[in-house]
Amino acid sequence: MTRSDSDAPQFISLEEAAAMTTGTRVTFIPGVPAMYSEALKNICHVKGVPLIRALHPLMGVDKETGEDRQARLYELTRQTSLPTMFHDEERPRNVWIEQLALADRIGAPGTPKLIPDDFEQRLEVMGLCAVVVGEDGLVWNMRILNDSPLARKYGYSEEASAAAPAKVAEVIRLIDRRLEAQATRGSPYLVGGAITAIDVYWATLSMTVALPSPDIMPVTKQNQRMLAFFANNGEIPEIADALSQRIRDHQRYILTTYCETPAVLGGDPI
Ligand SMILES: N[C@@H](CCC(=O)N[C@@H](CS)C(=O)NCC(=O)O)C(=O)O
Repeated sequence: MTRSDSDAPQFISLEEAAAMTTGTRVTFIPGVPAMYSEALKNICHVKGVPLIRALHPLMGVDKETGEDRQARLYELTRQTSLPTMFHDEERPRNVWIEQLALADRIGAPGTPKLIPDDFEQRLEVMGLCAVVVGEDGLVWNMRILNDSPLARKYGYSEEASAAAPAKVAEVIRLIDRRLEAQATRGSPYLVGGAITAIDVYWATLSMTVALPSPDIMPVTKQNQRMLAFFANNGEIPEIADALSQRIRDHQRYILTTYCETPAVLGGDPI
């Protein structure tokens, strides 16, 4: 699909984002659905939080100056991962659980409570988020399926990589069992009777193993290889075996009902 230039999202620089004193600024790589940025974008969409997009500096050194391209990001946030989130004059947030809590707090009146007030439900939502979004969860293990500089940052070794498909499949089955049980109670959501953070995180991050069609995740010049990797992940036998129609239906329902589709990525659409 093609978008006119007027539809193309604008990105400000990291420096501008850090200097602003109002608004919610989140870093992205144009054209690339870096999954934690995509998930945060969807969380903010459900919460009616307007986002100002900023450019996330890429790993590596600047060819002209020889400087580390992420030096300023490190100076500002003491880390380099994507996305970082600035809101008004508050401290930058770099980890999903803090970003989620912030988005839930600053969301527009009348939008869903993504972290339930009910503690029993909160226990379930945050527990499920931990196995999908947190360390050694779905994305963490997906990232070490193959060797790469990013995978090395996240604990790649031959043994860890060999164990990853079974762990990814285990998470998918856990989610699938919950969807099945929830359906018997008449709920299309993972916890309780309304959308929560886990529906949004799961629907977004499961794209890394269950790639949706381009009407949901458009292809860009910048993301072609990444989407091919995601499609390939879904064909690893242990993972393919765990991916039920129920998983695909829930993903589509949440993304098309609550999130902005096709995903707005910037970059160069194909
Ligand atoms: N810090 C994030 C994780 C986000 C993340 O892992 N981002 C990856 C890309 S998928 C990244 O930017 N890694 C490079 C780095 O850590 O420098 C969180 O725990 O919420």
